[in-house]
This record gives sequence, C-alpha cells and structure tokens, in this order.
Amino acid sequence: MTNERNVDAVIVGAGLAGLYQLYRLRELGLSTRVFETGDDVGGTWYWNRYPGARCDVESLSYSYSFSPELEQDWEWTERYPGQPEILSYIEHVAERFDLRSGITFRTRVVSAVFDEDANRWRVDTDTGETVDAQYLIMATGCLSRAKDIDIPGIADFQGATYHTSRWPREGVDFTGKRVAVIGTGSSGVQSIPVIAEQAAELTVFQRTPAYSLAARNRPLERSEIDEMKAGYRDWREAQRTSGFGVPVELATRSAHEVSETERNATYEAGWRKGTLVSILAGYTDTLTDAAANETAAEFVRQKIRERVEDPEVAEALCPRSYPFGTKRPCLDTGYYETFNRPHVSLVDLRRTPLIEVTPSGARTSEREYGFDVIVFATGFDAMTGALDAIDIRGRDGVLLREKWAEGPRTYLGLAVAGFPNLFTITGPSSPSVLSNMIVSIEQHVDWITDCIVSLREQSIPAIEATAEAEDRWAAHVEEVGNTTLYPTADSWYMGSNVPGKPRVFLAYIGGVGFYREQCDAIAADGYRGFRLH
Ligand code: FAD
Ligand code: N01
Repeated sequence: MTNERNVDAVIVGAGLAGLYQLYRLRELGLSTRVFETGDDVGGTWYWNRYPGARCDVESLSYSYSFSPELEQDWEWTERYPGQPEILSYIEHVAERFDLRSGITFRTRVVSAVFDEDANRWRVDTDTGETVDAQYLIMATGCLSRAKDIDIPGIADFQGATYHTSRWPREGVDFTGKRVAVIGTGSSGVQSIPVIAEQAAELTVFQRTPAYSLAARNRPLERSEIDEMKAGYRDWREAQRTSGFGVPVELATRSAHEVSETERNATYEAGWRKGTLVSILAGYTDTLTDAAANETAAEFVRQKIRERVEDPEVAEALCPRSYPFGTKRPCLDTGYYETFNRPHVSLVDLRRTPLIEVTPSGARTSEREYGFDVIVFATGFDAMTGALDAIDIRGRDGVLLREKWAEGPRTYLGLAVAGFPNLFTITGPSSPSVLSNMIVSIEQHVDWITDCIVSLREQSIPAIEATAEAEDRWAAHVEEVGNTTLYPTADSWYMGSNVPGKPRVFLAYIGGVGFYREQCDAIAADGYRGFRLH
C-alpha cells in the first residue's frame, strides 16, 4: 500500500540504495513507505542524463549482487555502461521485484521529527502528507544535491542554461549553437566530447584541471560475460573484501624502491588497463607519499601532452595543484583530443578569472564571450547536501544540520548520536564515495536490515549511537584520513567546493573490506557503541 500513514519504516530516495532497502524490508514483511522527488526510480542515473554520462566502474561489477538470478538474466553490453543502460537496469530491477508499487514519486520529504515518547519519526512531505514510522532510513544519495552556482549574472543570461545533474529527459540539441561548458570534473570531462560533436563552437571554462585517464570503453565480449556469470560468487566476495569495492592486485613495493624506467612501465601497464585504480594501485605509497604520488601524476600529465596537439593548451590541461587520486580521477572517451578540434577552445580561469555571466554570454578578466547555451558542470554539495536540505530534528529538537555545522559527525556513517532509529545509507564518514558505490550501498542496507531484525527479535523499540562512540569514530576517520594525501586537496571530498562548508574529510579511507569487518564486529558485540532502549 502506498498510502499508509503509520508504517514500520520510511525510506527517503529511490536510487540504488532506496530500492534495495525497500526490497529487503519487504522480504521481512515490514510495512514501508518510500518517497522520491523524481517521477521514477534511478536516483543518480535518473537525474544525470547529460550527453556522455557513463559509469567509471565496469558494468559487471557495478551491479547488484543480492539476486543470483538477476545477475544471470541481465545482459550488459558495454565495458563501461552509459547512463541509459544503467537506468534500464534499475528500471528492470524495479519491475522485476515490483518495487514501484511501494514508492510515492514526485514527493520530497521536507522534515522529519523524532518523538521521544513514542520512539517514532514523524515525516512530512511537500505534498502535505504526514507519515509516522519507527525507522527513518535516508537513501538520499551522496551526490544528489547540486551545488549552488556562485557566479554573478546567471539570472540575466538570455540564452538557455542546463545543469548536468538536472538534464532534460528529451535531451538538448546543440546543433549550430555557441556553447559554453563551465566545470571540468567528471561531468564536464564526459559531456564535453559529446557536446563538441554537435555544437558550432564550444568554449570550456576550466578552473581546476582533472586527472583523466582514457576509459578504453568497448562492447563486452560474449566470453567475458560468460566467465563473469560463471564466477560471480567469488567475484562478489572479492569486491566485498577489497579496498575500493573493485578487486585489484595489491602493490607490494613503494614507488621509491624501483627505477624510473620500472615505475613508468608499471604505470604504462595500469594506463593500458584503463580503470580508475589501475595506476593508483601500482605502488603502496601513491596515496600516502607526496613524492611517490608525483611520479604517477607526472606520468598522467605526460599522457595529456601526448593527446593534445597545442603545447600551451596541453600545459593548461595538466593538473598541478593537488595530488593524483585525491579527487576521484575521471575516465574519459576522447576528452583531451576534443581540444584538438578547431571549434573547441579552452579558457583557463586560473589565468583569466570568470567575472560574471552576462545577458549574451560571459566575461572573464580578459574579454567577453557570446553564447547561446551555458552548461553548468559545477558539481554537488556532496555527502551532506541532501540530508541538510531536510529539517531532521532528533532528541531535544536538535536539527541535524545544526549539529553538523562544524562538519558531519556520525557513528560508522550509519547512525547519528541524538537521532535514534535514524539510519544513513552511505552516510558521511563511511567509505561510500571512495568505493564502487553499489558495494557500499549493499553492505549498509544489509547491516541496517540485520540491525532491525535483531531489534525486533528482542522487542527493543530504539537504537541510538552514543556520543562517545561517535567521537571515537570521528577521531578514527580523521586519523586514517591524515595518513593519506586526501586532506591536502581542495576537493568535494573535503567540502571545499562549497563556499562556507567546513573543511572535513567526508569519507572513510580505511577500505571497504576493513570497514565491513568493523561493522560486523560491532553488530556481533551486541551493537557496541549503540544504546538500545
Ligand atoms: P542516488 O542515486 O543519488 O539517489 C538518491 C535519491 O534520493 C534521488 O533520486 C533523489 O531525488 C532522492 N532524494 C533526495 N532527497 C530527497 C528528499 N528530501 N525527498 C525525496 N527524495 C529525495 N558511483 C560509482 O560507484 N561509480 C560510478 O561510475 C558513478 N558514477 C556517477 C556518475 C554521476 C553523474 C554521479 C552524480 C554519481 C556517480 N556515482 C558513481 C555515484 C552514485 O551516486 C552512486 O553510485 C549511486 O548511484 C548512488 O545511489 P543512491 O541510491 O545512494 O543515491
Ligand atoms: O563535479 P566536480 P562533477 N566557476 O565537483 C568547477 C561523480 N561523477 O559533477 O575544482 C568555475 O567534480 C570545478 O572547479 P574547481 C564523481 O564521483 C562520476 O564533475 O572547484 N568553475 C570543477 O572543475 C565525481 O567526482 C562520473 O576549481 C567552477 C567542476 O566545476 C562527482 O560525481 C561522472 C565553479 C565540478 O567538478 C562530481 O563530479 C560524473 C565556478 N563557480 C560525476 N564551481 C563518472 O564518470 C565549480 N566549478 C562515473
């Protein structure tokens, strides 16, 4: 029933996380409501329909593991699937397990208030519905709330504007248009080559260059699909115990232990594999030692120089202000080569800053440009944005976003002290965005589901992280983060892409496998660090 007012659980969001959580709770026979702002399932893959949107994890790995029959029946066609194929997969899952019937679409959750006497949540939506639930499960996504665009003059622009994460379903025809793309993170890097194919002129505004690796995307061979299908169980186990949710051979040596020739041969082998981690995983210290990292960074810069004909443009495209891998690297199809096309130009905003958008285009410190269309590929208020957008009030009426004013604090990225019976799937301070996210999503959903089963078996109405456990976890997350180079970069991992956002490392870099062991041990210990009441 999708109109019940009193349920066991409310789930917010119908992306990969919300859908799997709904499936698991239904299996247990729990009454559940799911609210989703969009008008269908898919989350990230529903909203980000920009041209070129594609996965950076291989299709056979970026897929649910919970149903062996689903694994066998679904046929991926490409090594790195595009947005339409991933969305079809998610739609298939929703259809196959009859999940849509449990979801209320076109409905945003605007507030959730914990009733301490009843140990229940009162959830309000923008359509005026109020639902009462014992558990509130946030499946709102780490990268679902676009960052406010802090460029003056946007409202006065006379042409069309688009944000990559809110792309119109019917697509955009750029034929004959003078187009600007602002932003060169993953969304920019993926969309720029495809937009360039249509646009009459394309101008790319770059503030910080990305480290992008050639994806080497291709159709999947029948033999590799069959091999994966035959070995899925072992592969899934390897995913779960890996560092990033993608099994890789672990390095055994420091980059300093080998000669430059040997190092470059290792990087070249990684480059040829064309995966997110194949260069990063070359040596033990790529993400922990600045000098070791610089050898990999310089290797990638050399590849950029080989791909771009104009040496000045190539240098402008070479990242130097942060270590390789401390922002999620991009995987591209023809990104750098696009700058060899005569109708494509690069504006380096570090040299000539963007002053404003004007009614007819944009103005930098150097000159004015005229455009018909501006595409903003300017990113997200990541990890906390979607949660902060909801008035979530816990014990004593405390607002979650106020508790998090100095940066988010959670226990395991799953729970928050002072907010009983609230669970956050891939919440801040969990491995989430540092992993193949579907692996992290399934782990969190399974842990939350097991926790709910355990509470119900013991007739315990509420579970709440203790402040001490939360403090210890925050200290551990920071300590592990500080052993790496991640905190040295200005990135969305650090919150530094959003003006005024506190600078805190928002994810846990202890590794997906090690993190899972800790979560399991805590549960086996009677939910150590939680108060059950
Ligand atoms: P989402 O898919 O973000 O879904 C959250 C849903 O919650 C959204 O539909 C949103 O509308 C809804 N919602 C939020 N707030 C509310 C509210 N208040 N009320 C109602 N509904 C609400 N990860 C990888 O591992 N590999 C990749 O290759 C990869 N590629 C990506 C590409 C792009 C363009 C982006 C933006 C992210 C990518 N990610 C990737 C990360 C991706 O977000 C996750 O892999 C995964 O899809 C997240 O699923 P989710 O269900 O947790 O969140
Ligand atoms: O966002 P980003 P994204 N003026 O924040 C620039 C996942 N993802 O949407 O770095 C001018 O990375 C900004 O510049 P700077 C993936 O996890 C995956 O691209 O702030 N420029 C930057 O260049 C990814 O990491 C895929 O100096 C401005 C860009 O906009 C995450 O989502 C595809 C600006 C934003 O880059 C976010 O990626 C897409 C301004 N005012 C997304 N404001 C895959 O490939 C921002 N910028 C799987």
